[in-house]
Amino acid sequence: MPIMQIKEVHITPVAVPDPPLLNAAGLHAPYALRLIVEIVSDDGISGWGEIPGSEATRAALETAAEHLAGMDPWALNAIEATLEALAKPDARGATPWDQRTWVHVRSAIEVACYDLMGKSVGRPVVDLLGGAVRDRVPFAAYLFYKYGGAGGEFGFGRDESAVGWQAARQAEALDPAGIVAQARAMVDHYGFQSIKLKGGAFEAQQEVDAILALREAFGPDVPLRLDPNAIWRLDTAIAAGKQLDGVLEYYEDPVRGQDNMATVARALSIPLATNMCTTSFDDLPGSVAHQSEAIILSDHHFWGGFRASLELARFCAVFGRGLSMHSNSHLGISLAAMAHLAAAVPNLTYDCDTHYPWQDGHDLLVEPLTFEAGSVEVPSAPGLGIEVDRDKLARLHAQYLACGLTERNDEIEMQKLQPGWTFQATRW
Ligand code: GKR
Ligand code: MG
Repeated sequence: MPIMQIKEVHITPVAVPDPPLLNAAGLHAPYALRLIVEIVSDDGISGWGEIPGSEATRAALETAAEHLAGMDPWALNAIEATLEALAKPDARGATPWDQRTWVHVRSAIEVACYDLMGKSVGRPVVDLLGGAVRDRVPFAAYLFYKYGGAGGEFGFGRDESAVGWQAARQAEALDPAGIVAQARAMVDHYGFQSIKLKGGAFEAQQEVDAILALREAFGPDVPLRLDPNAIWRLDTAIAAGKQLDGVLEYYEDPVRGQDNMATVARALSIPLATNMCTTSFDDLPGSVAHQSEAIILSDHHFWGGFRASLELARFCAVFGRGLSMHSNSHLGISLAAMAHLAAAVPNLTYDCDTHYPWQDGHDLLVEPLTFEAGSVEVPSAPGLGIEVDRDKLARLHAQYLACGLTERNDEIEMQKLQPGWTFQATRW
């Protein structure tokens, strides 16, 4: 087979309507930003990747793109070495890209290369990752406290079955009853079989009460998770955890830092999970030393791609950590990539996070992936098994240019509603 070469790399920032969702850092802006990467081979095949958007990441990707032309998309080690050289500290020790930019760039390019590789040999990405251990990937309902409003325009189109979820996506949810109503609509529409509540928005007891109300409404067979994004004090987290013992499937980042997580873990019998204290390979020795969590949330966007995620999975298997999957606001390229990866990891046994219901109806795929009984069928067509609709991509890009946002800043969004509001690393 002749060696394939990368001919062009296109980077398109897009803005996707997003409702006013609350979290510990503030409020979601009316648009979530993503970067869409298209790598075109010399034989005219396109491979796609998607990562969180920011001007700094876009600029880093543009720099990376200049060095990729002529490289073989199968030569992932060589591509990684090229990217590493670009990210190297200068004579004064300053690195051009921070850790987050580095993993995002690496992930976007690697995923697009996998899409290209799969398309070139007629096999789905999951096969290139070792083959499917499951045909369907289960996801969890991801609830948020929110103000009224569904964010942006151009939504579900004529999908009549979405009416209930559309109303819930529009509705305010600031108390346990609002959270239960949101959960009901999301579960009815997508069929999710586990539920995660993004906490950290209100005083701890209000969020504990919401979890207890979810337990009451859905019964003991629906696993529940609470994620206050590390904004609680140790005593608050332990007291809340004691009330949720036997109720939560896992307790995600109640406090900040591996040492604090280890203290909470020792005080409770609920498993602790993280996507905040153990987030890179550099954090793994600390995770082992502290025993800070029982479960790590993988995320190919934040760990540096598919291969890095498989390495994380191996660490989890060796060191007795469970493995779940984290998400951020995202579109269908990311959803497909998450599904291929999750299908290839035997020890990823928890239902994965997805923000997709909040972006549903705004996707850039010709045929968006769908959820049945909360699961996504792993695409079997070559590569990621998806087709990008270039008109929709252009609309989302036009929205990016018009919206004026260039990076995510939930604190600034919150200040628009509550002047003087500031993020606090520990609030309650
Ligand atoms: O979308 O507001 C959000 C979440 O808080 C997100 O930013 C987190 O990264 O989903 C996340 C998590 O902590 O699990
Ligand atoms: Mg989290």
